[in-house]
Amino acid sequence: MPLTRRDLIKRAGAAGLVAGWPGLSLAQSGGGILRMPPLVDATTSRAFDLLARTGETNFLGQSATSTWGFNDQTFLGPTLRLAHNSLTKASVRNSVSEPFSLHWHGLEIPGQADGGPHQPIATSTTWAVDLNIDQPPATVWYHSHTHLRTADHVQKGLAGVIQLTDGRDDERGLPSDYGTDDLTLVIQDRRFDRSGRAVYDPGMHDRMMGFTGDVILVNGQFGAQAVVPKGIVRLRLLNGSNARIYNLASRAGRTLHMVSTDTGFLDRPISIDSLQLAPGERAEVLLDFSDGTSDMLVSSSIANGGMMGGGMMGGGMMGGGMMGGSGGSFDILPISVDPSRRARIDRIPEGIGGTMPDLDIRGASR
Ligand SMILES: [Cu+2]
Repeated sequence: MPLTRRDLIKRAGAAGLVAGWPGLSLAQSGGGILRMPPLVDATTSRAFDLLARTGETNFLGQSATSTWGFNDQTFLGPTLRLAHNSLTKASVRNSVSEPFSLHWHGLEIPGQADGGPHQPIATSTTWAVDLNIDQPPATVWYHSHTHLRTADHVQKGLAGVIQLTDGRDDERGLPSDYGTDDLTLVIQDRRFDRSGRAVYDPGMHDRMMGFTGDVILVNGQFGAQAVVPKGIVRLRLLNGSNARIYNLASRAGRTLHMVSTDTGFLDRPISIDSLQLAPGERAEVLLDFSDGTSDMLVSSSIANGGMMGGGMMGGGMMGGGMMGGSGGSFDILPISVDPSRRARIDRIPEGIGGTMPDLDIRGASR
C-alpha cells in the first residue's frame, strides 16, 4: 500500500524530508549526523574481503526492511581504498540466500576478473579474484550485476564505493581526510510502503521507464545532515539509483568546482552551477565553506522516465507536479559548518594535473 501525502508530511516533520516536497525542510530533520561507509584501506595490504550478508535496516524510523550489505553493514558496503596501480586480491563471500555476481564498475580489468552475469557466486561460497589495477586515480564503485536480478540486488543494498588513489592528493591541494573534509556520498532514491519498509515492486510502467523512488537516501540514511569544517570540502558523488538522473546544485548558490569525472582528475577545476549525474555515474566536486554558512545539496527535477510517470504510484502521492512538473528542486543533503573545525584546505587549487582533457560543459567557467 502506498504512503499517502499526509503520511509523508507527518513523517517529514518527524524524521526529515521527502524529496520534492516544497516547504518541508531537511534542516529541521531528526535524521542525525550523516555517517560515511566504513573505510577499508587496502593500499598497503593489497587485499580485501567482502562478506555479503542479510540484515535489517530501519530507514525511516518506523519499521525495518530486510536488506543486504557487506561486512558490518546491513545495507551497502564499505568504501574500499585501493592503489590505482596495484595487484589487489579481492575475496567476496556470499552469505545471502541467492547467487549474485559483483561488478567492479569503472575498473579497467579483463572480463574474467569482473563479476558480470557470467560469474555468479553461489550461496556459501567465496569468489577470489586478482584485480590488476592500472588506471588514473578515480572514484569508482562495485555492485551486484546478477542476471535478471541486478536492480533488485542493488535496491537491497549490494553496492559500495571504491577510491582508486595514488596517495598524492596532498600535492594536488585536495581535501583527503575521509569523512571530514572528504565526503563519500552515495545518492539513491527509494520507494516505501505505508509501514515504512523499502519496496522494490516494479510495475509495467517502471519496467518501461525505469524504477524511481520518492525518498532520497544518502549512504543509506534518510534525513541525515553532513557537518563539515570551515574551508574547502570535497564531495565524492555516486548516483547509486536505479533510474533517476540528478541535477545537483547548492541551494545557497555555491559554485561547484568539479575536479574529477568518472575516469579521473581533470587538468584544472571547472566551475559549474549544477552537475548532472546519471545512474552509475560518479563525479568529485569541491565546495567552499570558509564563510561558515550552511547549505543544502539539492537536485532539480529532470524529466527522465520515472519522474514523468510519478503519478502512477497510486493515491496521487507523487502527483506529476511533485518531482517532475513544477521545475522546482528537491533536497538531497543538508550541510552545516562546524566553525570550531578549520579545514585543512582553504582554497580551491588552480591545477589538479589530471589526465582528463578539458571538458565542454555547458555553463562552465574557469
Ligand atoms: Cu555498473
